Amino acid sequence: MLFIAILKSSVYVQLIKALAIKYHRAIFFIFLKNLIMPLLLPLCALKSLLPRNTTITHKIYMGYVKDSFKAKADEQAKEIKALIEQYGNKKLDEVTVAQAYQGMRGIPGLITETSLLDANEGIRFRGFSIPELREKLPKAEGGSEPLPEGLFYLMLVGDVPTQEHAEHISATWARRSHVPNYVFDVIEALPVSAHPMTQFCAAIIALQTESKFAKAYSDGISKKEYWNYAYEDTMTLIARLPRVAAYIYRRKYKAGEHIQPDGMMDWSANFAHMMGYDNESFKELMRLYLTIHADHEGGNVSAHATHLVGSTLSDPYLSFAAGMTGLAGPLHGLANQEVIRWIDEMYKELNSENPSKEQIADYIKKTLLEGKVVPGYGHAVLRKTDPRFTAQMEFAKTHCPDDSMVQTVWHIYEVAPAILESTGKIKNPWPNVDAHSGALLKHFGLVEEDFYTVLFGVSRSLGVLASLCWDRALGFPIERPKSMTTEWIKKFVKEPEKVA
Ligand code: CMX
Repeated sequence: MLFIAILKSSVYVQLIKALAIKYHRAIFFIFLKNLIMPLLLPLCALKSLLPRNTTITHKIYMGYVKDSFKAKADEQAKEIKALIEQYGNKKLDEVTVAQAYQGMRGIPGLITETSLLDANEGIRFRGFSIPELREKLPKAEGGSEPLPEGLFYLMLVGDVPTQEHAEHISATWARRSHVPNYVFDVIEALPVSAHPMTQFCAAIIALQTESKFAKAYSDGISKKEYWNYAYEDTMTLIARLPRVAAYIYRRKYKAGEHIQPDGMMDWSANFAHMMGYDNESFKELMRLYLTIHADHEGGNVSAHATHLVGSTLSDPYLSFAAGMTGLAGPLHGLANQEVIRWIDEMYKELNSENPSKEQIADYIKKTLLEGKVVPGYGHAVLRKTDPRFTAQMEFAKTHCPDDSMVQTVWHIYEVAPAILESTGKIKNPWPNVDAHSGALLKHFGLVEEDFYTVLFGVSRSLGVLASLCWDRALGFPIERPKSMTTEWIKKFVKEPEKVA
């Protein structure tokens, strides 16, 4: 121990760190931690000869990912402590009566490190926009869309990952992806007619029995170790979600004929494969889809619910299940299913799968007159076209520009904003992420729209669980905002000094 302490504080370590930055951070940091350089260096030399799923190299990289995350979180925790000490009483904003009644819109009261939403620019993940992610994140061999594994690394660690980081996260998730049989039994206990999101949420709760966080808490761990178990649960849960989701898909729509995972594929490709889609373009679509749906800062219902429930120290499985029951609502994640239903109803009513822009405009007006929402349009925060819509539109222009439903989506985009704006009450008349996704999935044969929210949920795990790791690493407390009664508000507006 003494030897380790001396070595870690020595000039020699500084030299190793410099070399680490220049050449191979993962390997040198692990050396510092484990003092096994003589063993690791020959391994490094052999690395390119080893198969992708080699356990030793994974442990090296995954140890590095975990250590890098913890180092970043410790640094951030110090900065937050100083911020609170120095500026703890500084006001961020004032809250109005209307905000309290209208969904707490715009009230700044949450910290989420993984992404930040700008009303006009859209989402940025650790500062990077969606077009930047598509350019900078590692890709699958021969592919041009980002690997969601890379986005997870970016959200968790805060740095743009190398190809090796993304591939090793991929391989680690493949290694952890085994789903215990009783989880499938729980799914099988539900009627096949149950909505896929109901089956998905039940399966996540069933997976919870394997929570390392819950077990460690029950055994009695120090607060300082919460992050460690939250991280372990996060990695295992994300690894298992595609298998569970694909099982639900094949059970419900493909007569229960299941397809075994392929551990050599990346997370998205393997998901596509298990659902029964081995077309390379569809795998690319999955990589893009699972990347762009991953996170949308902290206030949206799925992210906030996961964070809120996690703040009670419910483990990542229970917390994520809360997020998913929120995603299942039609004003949130279910909107992607609703968009396709709305288009199908329009086709039926007009007896055409190629309606003119005038016909589409009339149908939108009719929807509004009936007191219904036009699904896929509007947003609580965004005030411009969602860049996630644009990314999917670009994908469609490359892969399926002549598809009739894709064309309809583009025609809706041309006419809907002006009509929605003319109502004078809809704050954002522009399309959101859900307006395009269904048409792309349909093009490749994934026509069962009830399932689309499950795809959204698998992707959302990346952002909300990376955030949950941060919550535990930063030691965030139980969340407990103040609520009021209307009686209290009435008194407050007349005589604030009497109730405040
Ligand atoms: N069609 C018709 N009316 C709409 C509308 C739309 N697409 N978007 C907003 N409105 C209405 C609201 O229902 C509200 O009406 P009331 O005053 O009668 O209640 C009014 O316009 C003002 O709403 P807003 O402040 O502009 O929007 P909100 O922040 O309240 O709601 C959202 C945001 C997304 C729920 C809403 O735009 C909507 O219902 N859109 C359709 C559903 C959808 O696409 N949801 C997916 C969002 C993305 C996601 O989270 O996954």
